[in-house]
Amino acid sequence: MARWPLCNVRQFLGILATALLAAAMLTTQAEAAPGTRPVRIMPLGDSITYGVGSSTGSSYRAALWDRLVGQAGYAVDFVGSQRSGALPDTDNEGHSGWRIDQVASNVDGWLAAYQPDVVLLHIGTNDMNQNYQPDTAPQRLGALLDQILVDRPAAAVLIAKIVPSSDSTIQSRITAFNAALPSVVAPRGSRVKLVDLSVLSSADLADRLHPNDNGYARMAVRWYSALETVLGDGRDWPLLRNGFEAAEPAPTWRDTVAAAVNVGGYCCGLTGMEASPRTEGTAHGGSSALMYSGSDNSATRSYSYAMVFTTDLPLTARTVLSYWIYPQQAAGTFVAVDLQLSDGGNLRDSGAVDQYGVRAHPQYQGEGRHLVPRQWNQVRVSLAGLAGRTISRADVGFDRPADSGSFRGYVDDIAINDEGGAYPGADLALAADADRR
Ligand SMILES: [Ca+2]
Ligand SMILES: [Ca+2]
Repeated sequence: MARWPLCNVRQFLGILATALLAAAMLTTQAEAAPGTRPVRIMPLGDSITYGVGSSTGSSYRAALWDRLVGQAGYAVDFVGSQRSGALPDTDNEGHSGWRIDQVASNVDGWLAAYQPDVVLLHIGTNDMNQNYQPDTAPQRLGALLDQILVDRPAAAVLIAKIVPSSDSTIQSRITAFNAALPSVVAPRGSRVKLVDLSVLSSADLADRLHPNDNGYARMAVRWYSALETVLGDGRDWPLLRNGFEAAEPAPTWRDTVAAAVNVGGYCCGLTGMEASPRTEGTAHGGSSALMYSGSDNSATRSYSYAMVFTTDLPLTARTVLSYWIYPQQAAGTFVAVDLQLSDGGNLRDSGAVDQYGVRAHPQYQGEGRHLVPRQWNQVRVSLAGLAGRTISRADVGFDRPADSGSFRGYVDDIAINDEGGAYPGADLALAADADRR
């Protein structure tokens, strides 16, 4: 009768143990697989992360949530031990009054407890405000970054050039601190990205140190843009979408002309170009569209630009403007969506062209003769040539030097997206992070 060899028992136990371990690892990895759970984002810093100066206490987090969840369609879990603000997920790691050293003393525990995939770090304002060793602040921030990178070996860290102060003494320290950050970030590899939040202006501040609601909204859009490089994974990254429906944000302006020459009202006592949403049975999507109209009163020179949305959108090499236009007559084809840039430039004079190679300028759009009256036409314009600049306003413009007469039509479904390739894959660029822990 054959004995059960001891070595075989050992081998069996070894195989069993290996199998159990493998099963346990599979379970752990399945639970943590990217795309099957929300991406964990830790807003980390001081009162500016907590939300001081924000009317809702939400800091940048509510506007960022709206963009990530509402526009980009991500499942997001903000994480941290603090709660503040009015948003679906108020978790954060913002500590009022804290400096770099205080965050560094506590961050290991927070990272272990909340396991973020992405850390949004805005810190240093209190060091500058308290004049606490400002000369070593960049170096201490570097050490804090190293702590985070070691604690979370697959996480991305977005680190801010911090927002300005209205106090000139503090601001001089902030300027020096921010100037040192590129050399702090550069040697620490691709998982650390610098996000320039120093672009806020004095009009974006609620007090000496804290942004107001507008400032926090501007912070949100810049965090959001930077997150594209972490989470975007080649998919479309929507910056602005509006179809002029009742449930969507209303235009900032209605029938408000920024600049006009020889263009009057369409009829009925109107004195200038109109541009406002209407529900008149003509819409590309939904039931409403932006109606435009006016009267071209000169056969040599006539234009009018009506303001529609105020925006604050940084452009990348992948940003594309698209919209649909329904001119009601040939004169109505001399119309285009125009974009004003924060540096004083604009789309119409930038030389950018649509999908037919026709310039994105109302005069060229009409002369190009590819917009067909009495039907919806899509116009798509790559804004790659404007990369690095910022859109401050979207307008609808008419420009027709020759001829005269009335024009009218509709614009609908304006979209500004950072467009990806035909990427069919998983949601998260964090695929390397199966949270092997
Ligand atoms: Ca949460
Ligand atoms: Ca619509």
